Amino acid sequence: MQTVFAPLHVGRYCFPMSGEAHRPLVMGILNITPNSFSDGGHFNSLEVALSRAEQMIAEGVDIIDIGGESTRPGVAPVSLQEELERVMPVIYALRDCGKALSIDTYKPEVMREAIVAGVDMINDINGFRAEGALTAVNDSDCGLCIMHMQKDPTTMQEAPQYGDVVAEVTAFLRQRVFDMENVGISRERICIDPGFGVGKTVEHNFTLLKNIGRLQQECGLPLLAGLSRKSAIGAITGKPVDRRLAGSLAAALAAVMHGARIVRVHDVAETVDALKIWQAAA
Ligand code: 9MG
Repeated sequence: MQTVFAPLHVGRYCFPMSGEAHRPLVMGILNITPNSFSDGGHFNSLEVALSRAEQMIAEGVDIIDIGGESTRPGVAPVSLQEELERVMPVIYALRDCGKALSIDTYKPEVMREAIVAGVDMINDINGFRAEGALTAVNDSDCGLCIMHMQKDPTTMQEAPQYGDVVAEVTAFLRQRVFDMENVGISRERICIDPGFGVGKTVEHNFTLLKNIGRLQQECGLPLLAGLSRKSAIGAITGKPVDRRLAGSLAAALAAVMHGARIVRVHDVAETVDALKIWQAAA
């Protein structure tokens, strides 16, 4: 029996999270980082990003998550200016593409600019903890994804430790939801994310995966799961990052089976197909 949630309000879109009208949503990852492009820089990057977005739309994506800074463990942060130069042209070019646009950032300045440009959702791996983050999103109608992360991307995988990972991640997310509601942000705009692979061991990740139902129930909000191609998949399958498609599909299905309402993935077409079969068989 799945927990019943109110629809999620994400800018110009409203997604049912329960009942007949609900189906698991697919958030497609659109990374605008130099190593995503063959020339290793800005040249051509807009064209490549738009063509990838077009492909994701044709494949059935629901939300396009645009990110200008890699969150892979150990990758150096990028400057505010560099991040804006990477993501803003893509947001402006895609804002009327007919799909919800999300910006993956923890910088309040990027959130503000992206909101002005018309994004529908802010996906913050830092859980809106940066000074000014809540103020940046407060007056908008954007959907907000609060992710849990222990430490920061440069240090998060240095021996992550928890007493009870599910209880600690739940407590963090509940506190952030409380802080958001305290500044007047409506719950209808919020989804939660345990942050698979960020400050977690393989065991922590699978414990959280199995406890998605509990996390959602205790926070009272729909959950977004991002496991696609992550090292936890590689740890179980023994496969390098470019051969983790099957593992990622299984992880997305497992997340949805445990109740996740949104999955964040690289491989949109394959995930959409897998979810269609899972739904037909449910
Ligand atoms: C940006 N990013 C990288 N991993 C992520 C995850 O698991 N969830 C969300 N919401 N964003 C992520």
